[in-house]
Parts: sequence; structure tokens; C-alpha cells
Amino acid sequence: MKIELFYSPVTCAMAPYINLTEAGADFEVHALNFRTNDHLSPEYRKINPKHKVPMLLVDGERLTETAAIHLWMTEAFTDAKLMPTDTLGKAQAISLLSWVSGGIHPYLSRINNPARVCDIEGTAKNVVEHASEYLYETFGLADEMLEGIDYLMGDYSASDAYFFWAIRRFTQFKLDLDRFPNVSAYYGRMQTRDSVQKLLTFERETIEEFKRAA
Ligand SMILES: N[C@@H](CCC(=O)N[C@@H](CS)C(=O)NCC(=O)O)C(=O)O
Repeated sequence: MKIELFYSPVTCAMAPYINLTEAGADFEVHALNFRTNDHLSPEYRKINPKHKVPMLLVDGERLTETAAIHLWMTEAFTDAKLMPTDTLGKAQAISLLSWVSGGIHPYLSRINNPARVCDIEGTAKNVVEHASEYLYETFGLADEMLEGIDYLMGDYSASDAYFFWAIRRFTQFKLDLDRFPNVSAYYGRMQTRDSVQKLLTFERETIEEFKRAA
């Protein structure tokens, strides 16, 4: 089976990178440079009209959306135990992935680029404030969920890599993680995983490569 991951540094495409690594999968990475708008190129739009990452090609078949990508990965690499196997447990795992995808990610995106939500002059600050307030509420929920457990589902599972990305973006936007001691400890715990360290090294190398090519 040929697995190709379309990835860009700092983006949520780090989640499938981490989980493919957790699964011991053999995969090829196509790194897109968002700074030079690789994702908006006609070539990439042809293979992914959504012009987003992550995207997988599995034996040439396209798969987009982080939750679906992880559902596929879980079934393709059963030994990796990326989600529980019982029906309810699997649905709860998808629920967590969907929560990050629909309930957290869009608010991080609007802090990253407020004009995408509203480009009326003078509104950017307000967009960022509303998104931040919402994220503080959401991270409060995550903090409660993580009380007394190491990972979102107790043991490590697919959604942890996606939430890890969200926390990283949260800190990159200078939001205050110290308000959430359980999330903060979890963020540190995630960084002790070999898969996360491998991703962070790969990310650094990719950014260096982009700089050299500029
Ligand atoms: N709903 C998608 C969201 C993916 C997404 O928004 N990816 C961002 C990077 S974190 C992206 O590729 N943005 C580029 C663009 O929107 O043009 C998923 O769950 O995978």
C-alpha cells in the first residue's frame, strides 16, 4: 500500500504525521510551503480542490478531513490501537476528532487570519477577541476532561495528536495556557512521545529546507 501525506509545517497536518508514525506506517510526505502559497497552486488544487492539508493519497485515492483520515488509519493499522474497537468507543474517538476539527480549529484559524471572517477595517481585533474568549471556554472543558487522566481517552488515541496541534497553535497565538493546568501538563506529556519528537524534528528540517530554497 502506498501512503502519501500532503503536509505543511505548523499546520494540523502534523496530526496524521504523528499518528502514522505511532502506527509504524511507511509513508511519503509531500511538504507544501504555505508562505509561497503552494497549496493554492493549480497543481495542488487539481489533486485537492479544497486546497487544504492534511490530505492522504492511499494508492492514489484521495482522502481529506482529519477525522476521516484517522478513521481510515485506525482500520488500516489495527495493531496501533489508535481508537477503541467497540462501537461506542470508536464513536467517542470520532467525537473528539470532530470536536477539534469543528469546535476548536475554526477559532484558531480566525485568530490566524481574522480577515477571512470579516475584512471590514477595524474589525480584526474584535474577531480575535471573540475567538479567544470562545477558545478559553473550550480549553476549560478540555481541562476538566483531562482531570486525573493522561490522554483524552485515558490511553493515547488518535485525537491526542490533533488536540496537541491545537494547543500548540493556542500558545503560538500567545493565549494563556497557564490557566489550564491539566491541559498544560498534557501538552508537556505529549512532547515526550517519540512520534511527536519525530514530527517536531521533521518540521524544523522542512522549514530549514524551505528557507534554503527561497
Ligand atoms: N476540515 C479540515 C480542515 C483542514 C484545514 O483547515 N487545514 C488548514 C491548515 S491547519 C489549511 O490547509 N488551510 C489552507 C487553506 O485553507 O487554504 C480538516 O479537518 O482536515
